[in-house]
Amino acid sequence: MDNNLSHLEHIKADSNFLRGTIEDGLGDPVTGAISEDDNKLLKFHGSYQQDDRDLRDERRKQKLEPAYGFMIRARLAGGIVTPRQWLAFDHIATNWATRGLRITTRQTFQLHGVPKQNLKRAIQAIHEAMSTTLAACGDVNRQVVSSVNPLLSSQHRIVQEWTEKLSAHFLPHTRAYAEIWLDGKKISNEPEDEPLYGHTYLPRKFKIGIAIPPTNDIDVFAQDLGLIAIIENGMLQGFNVAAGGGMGATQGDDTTYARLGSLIGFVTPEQLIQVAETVVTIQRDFGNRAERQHARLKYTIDHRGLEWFKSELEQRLGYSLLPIRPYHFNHNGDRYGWIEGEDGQWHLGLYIEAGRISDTHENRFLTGMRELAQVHQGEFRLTCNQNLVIANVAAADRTRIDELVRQYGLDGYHKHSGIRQHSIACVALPTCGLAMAESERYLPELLPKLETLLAQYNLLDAPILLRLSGCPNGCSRPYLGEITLIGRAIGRYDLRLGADFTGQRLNILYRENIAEPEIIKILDTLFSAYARTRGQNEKFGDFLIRTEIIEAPSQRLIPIVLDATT
Ligand code: SRM
Ligand code: SF4
Repeated sequence: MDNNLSHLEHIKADSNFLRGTIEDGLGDPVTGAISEDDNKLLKFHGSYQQDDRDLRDERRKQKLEPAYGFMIRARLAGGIVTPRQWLAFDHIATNWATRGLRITTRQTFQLHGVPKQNLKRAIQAIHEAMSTTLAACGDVNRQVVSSVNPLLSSQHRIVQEWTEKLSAHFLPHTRAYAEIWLDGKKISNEPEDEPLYGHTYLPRKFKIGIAIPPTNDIDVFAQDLGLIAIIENGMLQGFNVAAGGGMGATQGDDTTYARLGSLIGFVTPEQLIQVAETVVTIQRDFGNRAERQHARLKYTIDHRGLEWFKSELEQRLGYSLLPIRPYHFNHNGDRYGWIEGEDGQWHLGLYIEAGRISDTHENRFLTGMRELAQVHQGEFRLTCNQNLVIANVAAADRTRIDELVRQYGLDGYHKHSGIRQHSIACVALPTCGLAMAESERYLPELLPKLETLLAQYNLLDAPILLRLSGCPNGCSRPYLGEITLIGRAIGRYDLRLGADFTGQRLNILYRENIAEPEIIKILDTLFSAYARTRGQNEKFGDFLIRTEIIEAPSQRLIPIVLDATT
C-alpha cells in the first residue's frame, strides 16, 4: 500500500473487513482495554474505547490502568425508537453502563462506561431489539437523520421511509459484525466484499440528513449530503441537494474549517439513492486518504472546485441534476408540548437537558421514561437537538402520559426560557478523549446565569440558539449557534456569535480563550443592546449583524448556489 496513506488506511486495509483482532482483545482478561488499532476498527462496529478522565490522575498515582469503559452508539435511522427498543436500551443503561441514556445530536442513543466484559451482551441486546450499532461510527455513512416527526403528515412519513432506505443502502456488508458480536463464529466461507465502500471504506466519516422545510431542526447545511424535502400541494416532489457541509475544525489549523453545504440541484425521489450513492463513491475515490484532517467531502469539494464536483457527479450519473426548487426555513430547534398530527394522533415534545436521561439526586428521568415506555402504545422520536418526542398518542391516552411526565419532572418544557429550549451541549468530559473543556456538565451552570441576565432585559422568552462544545470538533454543531462557546482549556472558551436562527449562516469568532466572567460581561452588554434596539421579531444573531456588532461572515462560508433557478 502507498506509504503516503494515513496509518488508519493501513489498519483498514489489513483488517479483513473490520475484524482486526477485536475478538482476541475482548477475551483478554488482563486489561480492560483493547489494542489501539482494534479501537480504531471498533468504531465501525459502533463503539469507542474511552476512559473516565475524572479518575485519570488518581489511578495514575495508584499505578492502575485508566478506568476503561466503552461508549456504544446505536443506529436508529431518523431517531425512531419503539417502546420495546426503549426498554432494551434502558436495560443496558441500568445494568451495564454508567451514565444512563444519552440522546445525541444525530438523534440516536449513546451509552457510556460499558466495561469490556459486557460489551458483547450489550450489543447483542441491541440487535435482539431489532436495532444495530453497525456503522454508527467509523469511516462510513453514519446514522441518517431527518426532521421530526414522521407522523405529523403522510409526507413526513414518506420522508422517513427515504431516510430508512438511505440508511439501509449504506450499511457495510462485512460479516465481521455478526461474527464478533452475534454468534461468535464464522458464518460463511464465501469470499467477502464491500461492493460500495471497497475494503478500505471511506476516507472519513460521511453524514446524510433530510430536512423538511420550514423546519431546519437537523441543520441540513452541516451534513456532507444535506437533502431538503420539497413538498408541493401536499406531495413530496423530491429533494434539493446540498453537498459538502461539515462542522469539524482543528485548533490552530486554519486549513480546517466549518463549511455549509453548497446547493447543487434537485433530484426526484426515484433518483435519490443513485445520486446519494454517486456522491459517496466520488468521495470514496477522491477524498484525501493521506491526511485525515482534510479527508471530509467539504475539503474534496473545496480542493477540486464545486464545478468539478458537480460535473463529476453528473458524468457518473449520466444526467444533469434538475434546477433547485424554492424552499424556506423559518426555524431551527424543536417544538415542545402537544402537537396534533394530520391523522388526529398526538405528539408530545419534551426538553431534555443536553440529551442526558439518567437518575440523579435532582431527577429520575431514566425511571420516568422507563415507565412511559411500559405504557406507551406509539413510539418515541429522538431529535437532533438532543430532545425527544412521545409520538403517536391517542387523544384518550394523553392524560395518562401527561401524569407520568409531570410525576417525573419531564414537564419542564412548559416553563423553560427561550435560550434553554434552544440549547445544545456536546458530551465532552469526562468520557470524550478529545475534550479541552467541560460542555454537557457546564450547561446546567451556565444557563441560570444567562437566564438571570435575560430576565433583567425582559428577554426570557427570546429563542436564542446556544451551542456548547468542549473542543473545535463541533459535535453540537457550534458554528451554527447564535451564541457559541468552544472549549480551549478547562474553564476557557472561544466565544462565537452571529449565526442565524435557521441554520443558514455560520457564526464568527468574537473573543478568543476567555473565562466565564468575561463571557457574562460581554453577553450582558449585548443582551442590553438587543433589548433596547432590536427590530420586531428580529433574532439575536441577525441583530448582531445588522447593528455591525459583528461583521457578516466571509463569502466562503455562505452556501454557494450553482445554477440557482426556480
Ligand atoms: Fe462528534 C468525535 C460525540 C455529533 C464532529 N464525537 C467525537 C467523539 C467520538 C470523540 C472521539 O473521536 O474520541 C465524541 C464522543 C464523546 C463521548 O464521550 O460520547 C463525539 N459527536 C458526538 C455526539 C455524541 C455529541 C453529542 O453530544 O450528542 C454526537 C453523536 C452523533 C451520532 O449520534 O452519530 C456527535 N460530531 C457530531 C456532529 C454533529 C452532527 O453530525 O450533526 C459533528 C459535526 C458535524 C460534522 O461531522 O462535521 C461531529 N465528532 C466530530 C468530529 C470532527 C469531524 C471533522 O470533520 O473534523 C470528531 C473528531 C474526529 O472525527 O476526528 C468527533
Ligand atoms: Fe468531544 Fe469535542 Fe465532540 Fe465535544 S465537540 S464531544 S469535546 S470531540
